Amino acid sequence: SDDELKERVAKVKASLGERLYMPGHHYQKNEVIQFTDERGDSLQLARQAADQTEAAYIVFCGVHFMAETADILTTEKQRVFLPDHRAGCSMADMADLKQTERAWEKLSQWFGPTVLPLTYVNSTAAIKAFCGKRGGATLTSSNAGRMLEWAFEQKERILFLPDQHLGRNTAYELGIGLDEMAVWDPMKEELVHERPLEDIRIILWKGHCSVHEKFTTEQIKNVRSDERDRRIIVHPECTWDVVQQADESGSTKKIIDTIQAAPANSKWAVGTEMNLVNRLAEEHPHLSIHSLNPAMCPCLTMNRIDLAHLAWCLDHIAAGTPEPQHEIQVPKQVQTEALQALERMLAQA
Ligand code: CIZ
Ligand code: SF4
Repeated sequence: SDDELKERVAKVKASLGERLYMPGHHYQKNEVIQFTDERGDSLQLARQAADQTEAAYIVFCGVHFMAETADILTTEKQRVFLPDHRAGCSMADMADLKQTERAWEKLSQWFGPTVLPLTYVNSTAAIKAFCGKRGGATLTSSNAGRMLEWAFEQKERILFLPDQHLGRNTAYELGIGLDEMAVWDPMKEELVHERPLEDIRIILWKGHCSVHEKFTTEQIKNVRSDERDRRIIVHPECTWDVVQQADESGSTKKIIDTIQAAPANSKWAVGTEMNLVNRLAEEHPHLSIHSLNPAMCPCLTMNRIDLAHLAWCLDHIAAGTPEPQHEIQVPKQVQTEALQALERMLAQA
């Protein structure tokens, strides 16, 4: 039963004390979030993981790439666990290393040494290493603008992995025209562009988030026609059209900060993951908050971390027999190169 599971989790937390650290992403379910030591977006969680020098066990309540980042940023002695190894991220899986190497070869033929690779942190450690090795960096939705500016100080062009929407929305905000952006399709191995190659400033990898891509301009139209005074705020992983038509857009942190500062009784339609939207509504009863998508949209892989998996993972750690399938260990060479990409970001923003 739930009560029994809760007791098991609480017991392990009490017995391991400071030796256990449990970060939780904002998209996690309440049943998990209630036990986490800290909540955050991926940037905050990455930073906090790096500060956890005392914890021997880091049990990451989030998805695979976040646990990999925690492993990269913590010391060798600290062990990182993900309570369900199937908690991946469909966006991160849209860019694998082989595909990226093939794309890079083509881009190098066309553009020579003028391209710098950048990757959203929502990517595998191998992709972060790919970027780190070539002078590039990681970025998050909170610092994407700053990181693009930084990248353009180094090179004329950017290869932006793996989310085309975050790349397009951020570049557009910096004044880059849609026709100066090309899209690399890793399936067809083809570059889609309007203007001649020499005019291309950013090459967007054709990946997306299956949660945020489900917000549509149709939903925006419906909100506008029902309630003119409901403000619409969306995450920049949404498509360009949706971001353009919304009242505001921004990272997970910006969405939370905006809601926290919102005037009493104001109304909001929020275009981001469902667990976070529901929690914002619960925590701000003086506001009217609902999802922009009436059909709701959980991140299925985030939701794989549930109370039962958490209890199972923690029980094994407390017994001194952690499940190998839960442990996240990024290979040494990949760690070193991925760390370069992460450190370039952490130094900037
Ligand atoms: O979509 C995600 O996984 C996001 C927004 C992560 C984060 O916290 O930046
Ligand atoms: Fe990946 Fe989207 Fe889920 Fe974030 S919300 S973990 S980008 S699938």
